[in-house]
Amino acid sequence: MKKAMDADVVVMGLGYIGLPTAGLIASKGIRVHGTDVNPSVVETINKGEIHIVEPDLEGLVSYVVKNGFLKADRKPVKADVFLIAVPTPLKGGHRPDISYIESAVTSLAPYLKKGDLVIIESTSPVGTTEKVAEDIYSLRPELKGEITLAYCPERVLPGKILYELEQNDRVIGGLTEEAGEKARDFYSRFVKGNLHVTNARTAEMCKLVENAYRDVNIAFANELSIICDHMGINVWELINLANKHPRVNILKPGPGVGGHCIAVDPWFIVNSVPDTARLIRTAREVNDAKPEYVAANVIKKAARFKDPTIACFGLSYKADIDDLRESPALEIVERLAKHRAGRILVVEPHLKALPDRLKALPKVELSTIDESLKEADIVVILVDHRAFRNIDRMLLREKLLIDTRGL
Ligand code: SAJ
Repeated sequence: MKKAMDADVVVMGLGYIGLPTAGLIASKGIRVHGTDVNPSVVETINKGEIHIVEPDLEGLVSYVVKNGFLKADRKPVKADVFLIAVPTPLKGGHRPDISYIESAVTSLAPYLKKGDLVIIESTSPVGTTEKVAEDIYSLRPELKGEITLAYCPERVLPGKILYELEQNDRVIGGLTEEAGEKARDFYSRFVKGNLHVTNARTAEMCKLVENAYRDVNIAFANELSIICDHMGINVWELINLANKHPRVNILKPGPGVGGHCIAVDPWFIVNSVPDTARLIRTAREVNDAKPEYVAANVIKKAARFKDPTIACFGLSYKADIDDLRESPALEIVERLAKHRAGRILVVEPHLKALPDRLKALPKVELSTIDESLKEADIVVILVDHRAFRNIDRMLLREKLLIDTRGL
């Protein structure tokens, strides 16, 4: 029998994926116990507040916490389903670091019982679900064959997480057929998109391939943008025209590829098969080299001025969010400051202060759209935030404009 302090579902890791997932599940009247190693995250959520920026999330979390369907804690409780949504970053040598998954497994193992389902949502190298099963059975040998495990990657886009969590199709990889079916039943309680069941290795690879596909396409666009610079062709017009072909769909070039997914996940494939994943590795290298190319271009143009003021528009890794992880814009500003290219005015409407990485550098200030447009000699567009889209073109007339986003 279930005790009052038990839950239906334990969600481990209450970050960008775990918290919205916990909130959505709880909103269906399912009792969710969320865990996080960070005590301030736990405290914030238990107050019905959130520690990340994501549209509509605060309202949802506050509602389910108030109604008693979501509770946060540092430790798990007994439940029927354990869902792991912890980070899997890169460590040295572009190798995946699955230590957070390993710690989550150690912490949940004592609470497992016969019949439970363990699901991994964290982006993981192929073979991780099998390894998690082995880790659990080495801690709880009596549960071998008595619990089920599945891999079900999240696929949501930051900024649209709550909509996509519910509406996107999901790929579910069972370690056994029974596990796949059990996980499908679980997701059908809160996902409206189609649920596609396969084995765990295919589901693990599917997640990596989705992001690698996008990375390769963006690398193609970024390489084109450099080729076009050399050839005196407007890359935006070129791509727009090429995409009129019914079977061509080139993505947009930019200052580089940021975020914690597309800039990271393709390396998981490269790391597994380093000699074979040649295109995927090259795409990563092309995209990683783009910020340096942009910075060098700005530095070259700035050298034409005496004491130039350079306005850098945007710091986040993409439009309309505050997330700075792996942000190419941040890398570019840092490179300009270290090179002492001029006085740098950073315009980032989503930040109240400069990040520590920039604070320590000389002649970098956080500024506003109006002030920077008044003072800048050079305007560099690094992020296509909505707030920048209505800038009066007349105000840019006298400036040297470098627009990496085709705004
Ligand atoms: N970017 C370009 N050109 C484009 C599109 C994107 O330069 O045409 C850049 C963005 O500016 C940004 C980076 O790529 O710096 C990544 O942004 P994104 O919007 O492509 O993707 P993420 O990282 O925010 O989210 C991706 C999504 N994956 C795919 O679209 C295949 C999302 O669905 C995944 O859930 C997420 O990764 C994840 O968590 O893996």
